[in-house]
Amino acid sequence: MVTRLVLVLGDQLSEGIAALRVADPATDVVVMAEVMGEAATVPHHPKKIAFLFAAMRKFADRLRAAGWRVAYSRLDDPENSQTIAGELARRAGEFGVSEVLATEPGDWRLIAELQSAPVPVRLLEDDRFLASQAEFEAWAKGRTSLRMEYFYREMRRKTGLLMEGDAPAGGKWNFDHDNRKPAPDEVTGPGPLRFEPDPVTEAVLDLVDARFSGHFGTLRPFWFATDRDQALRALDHFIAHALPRFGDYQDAMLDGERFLYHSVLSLYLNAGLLEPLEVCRAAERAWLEGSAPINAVEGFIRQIIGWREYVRGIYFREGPDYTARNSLGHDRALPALFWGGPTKMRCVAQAVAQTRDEAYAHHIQRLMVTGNFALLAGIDPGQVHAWYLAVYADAFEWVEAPNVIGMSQFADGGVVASKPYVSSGNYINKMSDHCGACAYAVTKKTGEGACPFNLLYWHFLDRHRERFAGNPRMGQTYRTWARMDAGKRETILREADALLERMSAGGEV
Ligand code: FAD
Ligand code: DLZ
Ligand code: SF4
Repeated sequence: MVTRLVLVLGDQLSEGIAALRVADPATDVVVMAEVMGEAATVPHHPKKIAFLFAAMRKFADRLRAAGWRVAYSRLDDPENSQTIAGELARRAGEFGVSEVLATEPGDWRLIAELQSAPVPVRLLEDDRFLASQAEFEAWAKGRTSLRMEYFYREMRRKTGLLMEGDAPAGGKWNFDHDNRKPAPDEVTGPGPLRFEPDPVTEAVLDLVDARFSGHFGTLRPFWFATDRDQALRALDHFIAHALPRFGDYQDAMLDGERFLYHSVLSLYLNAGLLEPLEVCRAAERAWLEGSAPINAVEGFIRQIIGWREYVRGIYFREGPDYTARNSLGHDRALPALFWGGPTKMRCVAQAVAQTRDEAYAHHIQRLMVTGNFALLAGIDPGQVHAWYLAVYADAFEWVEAPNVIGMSQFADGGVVASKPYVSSGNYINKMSDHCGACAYAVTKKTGEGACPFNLLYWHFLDRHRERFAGNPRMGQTYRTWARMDAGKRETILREADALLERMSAGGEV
């Protein structure tokens, strides 16, 4: 006899997830569903959809092998209602049950859908994170600013990662001072581990090809891991080959080098194939064994137990209206260049092309190239958010929105970032080799061929002077602007306006 349904979503592929822990394989049926309601909320990258569907199908097989009964809806099943709530209702009828167990989704939209589903859904906290929401709230309570660094130290103490008693290993909490070197001349190392698609994945690739070829993104070659065993191999590969240089070149960008020393593990972590603590312990072990330096290991661990946990806390603390925030009143439409339309900006073209091919870009490309450009150009943050949510294989709203709405677009008014992440072309030139191959001149501030980042940087600062001139970390920049010759300021603003108008009219920039 079946007593309950147990919902497992596409990013909940962990055998230890709350709903499965509470359920009983003898009497409960697991429900998994490929649905258009999730795959087309935004036009998700075909590689992302293929990754999730293949990983879901293989996870369902794994559960069956472990003794679970799984009702799995494929996208092209004729009875598929194409929404999660619809599939729960359909399966409830099929099995004659009226109770559903689910682990809380990482998206307010889907939480609301489950709360108003035709069958009652009992939502359990997703405890695959180091900090519960209650812990995050307790940390945040009474603080005037929620700086990640302090939260991170709490997580170090809680996990004991890189701790020597009460003190941080190596005598410092943060080794960023030793990181962030400009791009190396050449990259050694093989890049992330690639997997040949197995028959389950091949079938999914055919489905995705047939149904989602209109979405932005290249499906093949497809090389992501699609099950836990493969994801663990990808982790080992990163620890052995890339972690030692992760810190040094964390912020670097190189033409034609898509991954540098980044882990490309976020999609596996976010889908549930890897656990954050096991990933951090593996990195810590590498340091203890002397195969990776402290600056690399600390920097890597901070991204996971610091940033990753922190942004999740912010997402749920800030509430369902977070993605609609627009503190700077930006309203320009997202230009076609984000969808692969022509652009002469080498840095942007590179980031967008690799996003199209890999459903991946590393942090600095997301923050200081595409994000920086969108912010400087005053693009509607809601549209920027929808773009990031669609194009990256690791994008789920709980992690994407605080990074985009908060960190990158300052649309939350400074909850995540203490000042906007804006820069002129100078930063990109320092951290990459893009400018040398660009049609624009990074050293030119105005006139024919001036780098758009140079023009738009001052345009941004000028149009938001009231908001930021009083920010102690931006005072020096505003003083530089004020000291600039009035005629030069006027030229910059005029040329920036012309560039923005041209872009909005569909012209190439
Ligand atoms: P690595 O550089 O190898 O870092 C290791 C791990 O740290 C990552 O796998 C990830 O799990 C974690 N991490 C690092 N930075 C962050 C961060 N800021 N927030 C949360 N986790 C972090 N990350 C996502 O997982 N999903 C997103 O949708 C996403 N959108 C982003 C949008 C913008 C505008 C920005 C600036 C950042 C975004 N990030 C997002 C954070 C970060 O860029 C990615 O986690 C990282 O690029 C993933 O690649 P990686 O696995 O090679 O990371
Ligand atoms: C992202 C995604 C996609 C593309 N498709 C599905 C799907 O068909 N079925 C499913 O269960 N989950 C999918 N997901 C993941 C969900 O959108 C995700 O669980 C929520 O956004 C919450 O993070
Ligand atoms: Fe980007 Fe400007 Fe450099 Fe061109 S010159 S690559 S637009 S920063």
